[in-house]
Amino acid sequence: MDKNYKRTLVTCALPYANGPVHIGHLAGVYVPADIYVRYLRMRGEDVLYVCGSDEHGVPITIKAQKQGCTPQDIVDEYNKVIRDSFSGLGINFDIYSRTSSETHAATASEFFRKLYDEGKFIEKESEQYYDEEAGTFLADRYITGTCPKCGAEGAYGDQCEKCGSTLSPDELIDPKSSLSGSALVKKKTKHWYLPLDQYEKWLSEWILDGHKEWRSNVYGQCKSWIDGGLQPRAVSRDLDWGVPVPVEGAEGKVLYVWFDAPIGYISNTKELLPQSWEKWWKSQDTKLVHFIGKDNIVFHCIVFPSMLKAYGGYILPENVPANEFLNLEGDKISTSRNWAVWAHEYLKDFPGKEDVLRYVLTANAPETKDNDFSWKDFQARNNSELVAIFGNFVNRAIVLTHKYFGGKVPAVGELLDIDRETLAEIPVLRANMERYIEGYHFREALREAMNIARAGNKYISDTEPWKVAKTDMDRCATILNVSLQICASLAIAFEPFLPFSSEKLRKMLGVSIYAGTDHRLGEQETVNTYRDGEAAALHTCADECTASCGGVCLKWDMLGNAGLLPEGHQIGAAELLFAKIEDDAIQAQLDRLGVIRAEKEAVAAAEAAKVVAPQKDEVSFDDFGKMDIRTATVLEAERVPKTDKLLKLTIDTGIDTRTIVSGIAEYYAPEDMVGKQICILANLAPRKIRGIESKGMILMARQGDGEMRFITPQETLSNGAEIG
Ligand code: B3M
Ligand code: ZN
Repeated sequence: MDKNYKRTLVTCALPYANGPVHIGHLAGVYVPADIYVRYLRMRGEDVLYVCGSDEHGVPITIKAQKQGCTPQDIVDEYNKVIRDSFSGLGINFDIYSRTSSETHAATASEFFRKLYDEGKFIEKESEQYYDEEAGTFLADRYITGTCPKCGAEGAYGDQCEKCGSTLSPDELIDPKSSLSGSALVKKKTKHWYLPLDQYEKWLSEWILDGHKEWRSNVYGQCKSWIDGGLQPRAVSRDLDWGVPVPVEGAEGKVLYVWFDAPIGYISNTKELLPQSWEKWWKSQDTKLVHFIGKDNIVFHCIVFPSMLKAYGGYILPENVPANEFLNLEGDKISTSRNWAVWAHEYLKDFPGKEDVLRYVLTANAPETKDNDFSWKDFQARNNSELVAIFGNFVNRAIVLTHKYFGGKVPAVGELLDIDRETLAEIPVLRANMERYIEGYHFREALREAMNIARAGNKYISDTEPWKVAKTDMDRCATILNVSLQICASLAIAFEPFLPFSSEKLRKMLGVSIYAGTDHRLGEQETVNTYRDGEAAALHTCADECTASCGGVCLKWDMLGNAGLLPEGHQIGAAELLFAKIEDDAIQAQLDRLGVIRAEKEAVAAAEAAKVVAPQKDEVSFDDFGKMDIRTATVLEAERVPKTDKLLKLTIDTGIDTRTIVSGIAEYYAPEDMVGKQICILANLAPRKIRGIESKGMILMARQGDGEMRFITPQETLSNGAEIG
């Protein structure tokens, strides 16, 4: 490890416990972190892997209010849903706790109090919106009004969801309380602020000079914040859900969720390791890495480090490999519109295919730019990569070994060039994988792992052991030995990426793997090897684990070595590593999204219909009086030949019967017009349209979406009644 680090503390953003996690979260944060942790552990590094749910903040209280339950009910529900999704996908944190825990309240409270006692905060009174009816100050989210930027109604005090603008409540036109619906008053309130401006110079040295190696998106965001000048940030809120501000006279105030949430990393560590937690947080030989999405960069690179610096004694992140966003079928993932693939639903819809999702999300990881998830791509990557390359190769090697050698690893004879060249590729690919994973380039690392499978698949296709078996059993033995050795390397290489499949493969090969040390049991460390997928998978096992592992225990450092599987080693039965995903499974997912898209389009159309054309220039009463507007009835209607838009209407105007040509064929069929009473401008100068003399004009209303409707009296009137 670099910089003489002795251990690595990996944290993943604490998901808000007000909804399930979706593929955007998984691709951005949890799958990459899991790959990183598994890899380091396989290499014998001591890693602590910490997460938990973020259970404070206003959205949780809003959700509770909407559902008529308590915030605690909401977070209890989603803490469980999220926790199950993670473990279902093989993402096993050492601890997954919650910020509503007692340990957290105590830790966050103490953290605040120390900074408070040492005068590290500024106290400021400000005027905030207050709902007199509800008797409470309002968080920005609780204030709604008209967006000053786009005119949409129902914009929030912090953001307009329609146009995406970031707002402050003061900018809203006509702000109202979403609690009581009443208008708001301003009232004075006191809050504590962390003076980030005082940390600007230090942050600039630490990040801008000291961490030029951070991902450019992360570095760039930090730079623009720091260059733009940092402002003091309020660390408390007037709210009744959260960690109470531990100061006299602060009733009704809680710590701001973004103040307490990152402290959650510390409290969760403490909860797991009450005696040794400080080693992970205060020891310079611990490497701290935060896995987060790009919307959390400022909090993890600027705010939280400043808090830690203010407190003193804590280490700072060595890296913050934040990802960009993952889109779904070309559209931004949206929780509120249900435009997402939810982890818990995926696990239900695709049982046994946890690794397929891990694979596709890593292959499409939004590491340097936003990326897209599509169901067709998901299917293609499964069918033409996992099944056709990786699975196909392994299956051929195992099945043929059973067929020709009774399931025992055959003896290797003299190696030919093709054998040597294929085997020589693997250590190169392994070195690339190591470099990529250590540099947080998981997508590239996965590509190199897949290249091992590609090399194996090509090797077995080129050497055709099934044909060779007819003439030269020794050569066939060598080919299958080489193939099985490649399979063993694949079991190692894919363990960080596709742990379920690696386990299946190990079972087929009859081997175990050294998966390193974890801390799930708290102070007592667990050294594991995984033998297979059954209940006894997790067992304590030292280097010389002959008894329980049949003597063949793979380690990362063996990846690419010759002779991983000894001659005569009994392998297990062949199983399909991956199964084809059929069109109907994909169609079902697309149908679900299709329904959502149709709903969304209907809403958009309704919104568009609200757009009103601006008022025209003023006219005089005399000008208006010149217009002869009357009621009339349509007697006949027919399409004007060779046009899409025109109808020829015969009209009873009460004065006469005449012809009017009107451009309404897009909106009305001729038969729908006959018998309808309408309004016309009777004295419009006659014009020839397509050779037909048209006398007058049908009055139509055009809505914001362009749709036209004729104007019709509410009750039937006599024809020729004057309108004005
Ligand atoms: N809960 C925001 C998020 O999920 C937040 C992360 C907290 S990490 C300390 O995007
Ligand atoms: Zn707006």
